[in-house]
Parts: sequence; C-alpha cells; structure tokens
Amino acid sequence: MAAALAGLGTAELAAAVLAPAGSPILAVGALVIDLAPAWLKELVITLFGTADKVVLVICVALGAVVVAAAAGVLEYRRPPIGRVLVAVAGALAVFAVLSRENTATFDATPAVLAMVVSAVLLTVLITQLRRTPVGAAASAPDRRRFLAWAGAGAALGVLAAAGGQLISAGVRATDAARARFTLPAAAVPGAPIPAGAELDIPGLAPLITPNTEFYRIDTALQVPRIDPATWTLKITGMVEEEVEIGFAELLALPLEESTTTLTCVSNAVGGDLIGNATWLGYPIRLLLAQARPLSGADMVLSRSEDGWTASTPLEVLTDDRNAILAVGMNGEPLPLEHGYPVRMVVPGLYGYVSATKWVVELNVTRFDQAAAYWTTRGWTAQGPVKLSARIDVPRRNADVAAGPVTVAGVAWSQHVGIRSVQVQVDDGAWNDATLADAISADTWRQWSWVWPAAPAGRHTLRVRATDAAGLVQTSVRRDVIPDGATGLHDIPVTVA
Ligand SMILES: Nc1nc2c(c(=O)[nH]1)N[C@H]1C(S)=C(S)[C@@H](COP(=O)(O)O)O[C@H]1N2
Ligand SMILES: [Mo]
Repeated sequence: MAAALAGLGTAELAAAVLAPAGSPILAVGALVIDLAPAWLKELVITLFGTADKVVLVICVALGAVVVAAAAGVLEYRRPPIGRVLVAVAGALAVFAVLSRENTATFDATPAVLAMVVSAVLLTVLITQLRRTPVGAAASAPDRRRFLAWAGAGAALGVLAAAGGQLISAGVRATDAARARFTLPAAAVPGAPIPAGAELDIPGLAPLITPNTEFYRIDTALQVPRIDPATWTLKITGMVEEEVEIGFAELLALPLEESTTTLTCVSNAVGGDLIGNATWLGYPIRLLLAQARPLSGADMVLSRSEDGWTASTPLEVLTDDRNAILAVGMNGEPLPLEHGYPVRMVVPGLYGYVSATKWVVELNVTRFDQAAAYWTTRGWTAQGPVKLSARIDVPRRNADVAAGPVTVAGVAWSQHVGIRSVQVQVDDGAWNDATLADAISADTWRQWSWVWPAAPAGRHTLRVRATDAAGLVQTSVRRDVIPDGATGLHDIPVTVA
C-alpha cells in the first residue's frame, strides 16, 4: 500500500506539471462514470447529490488500496504475481487515460510513472521483508529498515500529491484568463424582472439562484480547462456551409440577456437540481442560420470539449425561444464548473439534452443517425421539462404554531408558463395559491398560500400546478428514468 501511495502520488504531481489529463485516479474514475449504468448513476446522485464526484474519487482510491494490499501479499508469497498485478493495474490506468476525449499518448506518462514507482518500491519492500526473520522483534534492524522505507514511500506519495494540487499549471492559466475577462455589456437587455416576481419569504429559494449555489451535474471528474484564446465552436454535419467561430468573434456579436430556469432530468419531485439564472449569450438560431441546415436534418448533437454530447431538436434551436450560446451567468463569466468559456442554455429542455457546457461543436444531424451520451445509457433522446412544483416553506417535518402559516415554493412549466398553483392539506380541497409576477414563461415562478393551521397534530401539505395551456400536473408518481419524474410534492408538518 505504501508503494502504491508513492506511485499514485508521484503520478498526481507529474500530471499537474506535465499532463493535466493524465491523473490515473481521475482517468479511472471518468471511465467508471462512462461505464456506469443509469440506475447506478441515479443511486449515487440520490445518495450524495453534488458530492457524487468526491465519493467516486474516494471509491477509486479505496479500490487502488485494496489492489495494492493484494499485490503486496501475492508478491511476498508468490513472486512475481504482485508485480504482475501492479502492471495490470497500470495498464488499466493507461487505457483509462487514452480512452478520454482529447488525450494523446504522452498523457499516459503519469500512469506509467505510477506503475514503475509502485513496482520498484514493492520489490524493495518485499526484499527487505524477506530478510526479516519471522517473529522478529519490532526493534530488529531489518524490520526497522522495512518500516522506514514503507513510511518514506507513503510520505513521498502524500507530499507529491499535495504538491501536484498546488502547482497544477493548466488550472492556473485558465483561472487567470477567466479572472482577467470582463463580460461585455448586453446589446439586447433581458425582459426586466418585475418587482413583484420575488416574494420576501424566509426559506423560499431566491428568484435568481446565486452562481455559488447553482446545482452542478456533469460527467466531468476534472473540470475541463479551456483557454478561451484557442476555443472555437464549429457547426458541422448537415449544413450548406460549415461555420467556425472563436471566442473574441463571439463576444463581438450583439449579445442578448435572458433569464432562464435550468433543471436536470434527475431532479426528483421536490428536489433541488434546479436553478434560475440571468444568462448572457448569442442566439444559436442566428449561428445556425449562417450555416443553413439541410432539409431532412432534425437534431443538433452538441459536443463538449471532453466528448460529452446532447441531442437537441433542431426545431427548438431555430424557433424564436432564447436558446443561446451563453458566456455570462448572473453578470459574471461562466464559472468553470458551469461551462466556461461557453455553454448552451435552452429553455424548456432538461439539461442532458440541451445544456452542453464547455461546448465546442454543433453537429447538425438526425435523431435516427446519432445518439447522445445519456441516450445510449437508458434515457430518452428528447427531454422536454415536465410541469412541476415544489414546496420550500415550511420545511419537511417542521413544527408550526397553530394559526396562519405561510406555505410557499416555486412552480415551473418552461416555455409554456404557469397559470395557477394550488395547495392541499391532507385530503382536503385544493386552495388557490397567490402567484408572484412572472419574469417569462421560461422561468420558475414563486407562489405562496396562507394556511390556517389547525388542528394540532401531523398534516400533509401537497402542491400542484397548472400550466398556461391548462394542463394540470399529474399525481401519478414516476421515477426520473427515462425522461423525468412526475407526481406531486408533499411534505409532512406538525401543528403544535
Ligand atoms: N459537457 C457537459 N455538459 C453538460 C453535462 C455534462 O455532463 N457534460 N451535463 C448536463 C446536465 S445532465 C445538466 S442537468 C446540466 C447542468 O448544468 P449545471 O451544472 O450548470 O447546473 O448540464 C448539462 N451539460
Ligand atoms: Mo441533468
């Protein structure tokens, strides 16, 4: 285990200095993400939410420790099987690195280094262990030498890994470029946010979600670090003319501001994988118009720098909704984890079929000719956001005093809009909530209702929304797979 720690730590340092995509642990983790079935991904998100990535890295590291322990025992009992195991693990790491998008042979250097350092130290340690007589006292010289080497190897690994984190060169360059970049002003300001759009109710989700609180979902174990100076977006495939645009050219176009709610297909009823932001960007329909899609095309497969893809109906990107290539989020350059330098934002579609972060290509194609990342893993090819509502206040299991109690939350039916929201107590009648003003049909809408809370005891509060087209939210409970959850959000509360 000390030998593995020394090897993997050295690899982290080498990755930071030489090959940012070369971390063996992160590459194996990324491979696990790509191979994981939809149910497992769901389970991990349900259990750990946005901490899913930390959990994965810990699992891969624990896996490495287990393999290392096995290699140690085997090398002691039946050499060279331990070294063979190290070589197999190293080959797996090399394969994982090379299976990533945009990696070159050179990126496998840290994994090879990890293998060599681990194998050499393993050999040294086992040799010393063999010299130690069975049952030797802890103070025997050979035993002490073995422990000193093992300790030094482990310490070297930890120090190297920590050093790697500190000096991660690629990371710093992108962060500095983002820090220098000031967002251009909007040529077309967004619809003003009405004063009555935000209710002043403690505990209610803010109308605009601050960037730092915005949910994050993606397959990128390592946030792609893109140098905006080299970033380009290509429009390819079934078009009359391929178009390529760089970052400076994009910023020089008349950018438009729009407030749009973004939500994840994995958002369970009542869940928090949803946020609302004011985005700055350029309409995708105008870029597509330059490329002139061929008749017969019905889908745009957008691709990120790290090879993730989304399938968006061409129609949605060419109609008059605010489908944009976004560069700004709530007045700031896109945060790195939300897609810097450029991402897509498309009102009315779940993120997995529309909201490509770190976007570099729009491939105009057909649904019967190409499939996106999640479509090949059990999710539907198209994913319109479902009408839904959530109770934020009171909290689940809250104790409230008898008398008037404010019940409040948000409701959304993107690109259609919300007509009404109703609240039910236990199995009673539906009561109309008061709606806050709408920003647009593309954003969530806050609502509130005052509940004359009585009698004392446990009660269930339930919410349902009706969209602007008259569709009433269904009470049928369906899981998030394959195209988004349905059912009504309810919470238990106790009246004192
Ligand atoms: N490159 C890339 N873009 C991506 C994803 C991804 O895994 N990779 N995930 C998508 C999904 S499933 C969602 S819900 C949204 C989430 O965007 P956010 O993390 O900014 O909230 O991003 C989308 N864009
Ligand atoms: Mo998602």
